[in-house]
Amino acid sequence: KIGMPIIVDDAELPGAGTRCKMDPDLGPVKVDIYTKPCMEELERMNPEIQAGGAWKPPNCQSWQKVAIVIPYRDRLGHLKILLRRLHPMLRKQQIAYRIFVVEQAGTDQFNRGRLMNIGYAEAMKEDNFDCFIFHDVDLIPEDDRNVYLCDDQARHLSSAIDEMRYHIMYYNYAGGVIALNRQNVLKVNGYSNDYWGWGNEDDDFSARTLAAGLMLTRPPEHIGRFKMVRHLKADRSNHGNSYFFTWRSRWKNDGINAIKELNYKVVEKTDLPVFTNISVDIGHPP
Ligand code: UD2
Ligand code: MN
Repeated sequence: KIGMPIIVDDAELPGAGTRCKMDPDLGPVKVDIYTKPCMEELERMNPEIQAGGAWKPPNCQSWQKVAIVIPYRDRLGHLKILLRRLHPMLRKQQIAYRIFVVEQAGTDQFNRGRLMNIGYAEAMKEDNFDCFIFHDVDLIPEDDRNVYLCDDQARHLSSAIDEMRYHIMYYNYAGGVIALNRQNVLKVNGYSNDYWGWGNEDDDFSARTLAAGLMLTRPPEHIGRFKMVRHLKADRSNHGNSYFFTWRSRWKNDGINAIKELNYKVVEKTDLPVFTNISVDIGHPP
């Protein structure tokens, strides 16, 4: 059942006997954000993973099938650091998952929202995922208790980021890492497709989740901790982010339900040993 609460070992729930249980030993871990593993090393460290970066617990039934969607361009170092951390963590959490890296082809301004929506659509072609985790490439979770599952709201998993002195800046802040179940992704109509360059697409997303009647839920600050891999301050130029002022009139039509009209093209889809890479031509800014 989708929308299962985060409590995953409730004996009262149907089928609980065969469901995966959280390891009680989960806790904080020391994460390395400075050294970069090579791909072969990642492969060696994760021999039980299937091509495309998928895994499921061998001895129990996972509560949800989870797709991790990472918007990406030209951040290979960050990606390797993230993958080194995610695979073992998700195995410890006994989660069935697959990692999709959605790479924007070309040199236009970056469009994070469009990549998220395309990631959703392309992942659904592969499997009937229950839960989608939209994940910045440069955020490394610091606590194994931050369970990568969905609840029935919008779960903002990155509730404490080192660069923000480990607390959220404002209540409706939804940047970084956020988890929604399949129905809720459709209910909020995914992300806006129209933000090019840096900023505001996360606030637009937050606005639509609240308008759709969802709350932002978060792990407590001592568990929702992330380190952000150092990068040059993002080039904050953008195109038309005054769109944000009109989010309310747009959100029902500007999102997942509009991506067909974008005529995006998958340039290449590759099942690499530790992740699925989807390189996409997403169209151009107006
Ligand atoms: C903040 C938000 C992010 C997003 C962004 C505004 C946090 C922790 N993060 O990120 O969620 O709302 O502001 O757009 O609040 N990316 C690439 N290549 C690029 C540019 C971006 O891969 O050339 C991807 C990558 O996954 C990256 C994400 O987009 O983590 C956000 O971009 P950023 O890290 O440059 O921006 P930042 O840290 O200000
Ligand atoms: Mn960043």
